[in-house]
Amino acid sequence: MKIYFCGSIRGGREDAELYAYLIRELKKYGTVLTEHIGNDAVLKPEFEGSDQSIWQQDTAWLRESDIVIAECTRPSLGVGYELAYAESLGKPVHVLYRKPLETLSAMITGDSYFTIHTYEDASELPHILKSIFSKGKA
Ligand code: 6IA
Repeated sequence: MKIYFCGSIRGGREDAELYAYLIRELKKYGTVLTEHIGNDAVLKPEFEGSDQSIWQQDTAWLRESDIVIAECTRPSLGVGYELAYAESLGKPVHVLYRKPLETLSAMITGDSYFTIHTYEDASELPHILKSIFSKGKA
């Protein structure tokens, strides 16, 4: 199972620790192609490739992935792009969002293609992930 995890980078790193936690949990279910999202080294210049090479690598990983899981509480243009790209590829897409849901973009909540999981506390995430991966279609 190849998992593409999405989380904000230039959109803001306030949830970076949460992404690292989610990536650790996701590794119980498969290979996480985008492990760097939980790593603050991603913001250091030496980590950075050109933006073009980042786009090439990430879109190649999206094509290769079996499932896309996005933490969308912190708004990110890149994550929104990845969600639409994943939909165009027909990949299963699951969105994780801390309440209140009204603040999530209507372009995500209004698109019935996406399965949206709301939660209040990170302690709920292992159970949510378990429910995602126990459905055969995940
Ligand atoms: O617009 P954002 O930067 O918040 O977009 C975040 C999303 O785009 C993530 O889910 C990543 O998959 C992808 N992405 C954006 N920037 C990068 C990156 N380096 N490396 C890999 N994936 C990325 C950017 C480094 C730079 C901020 C120093």
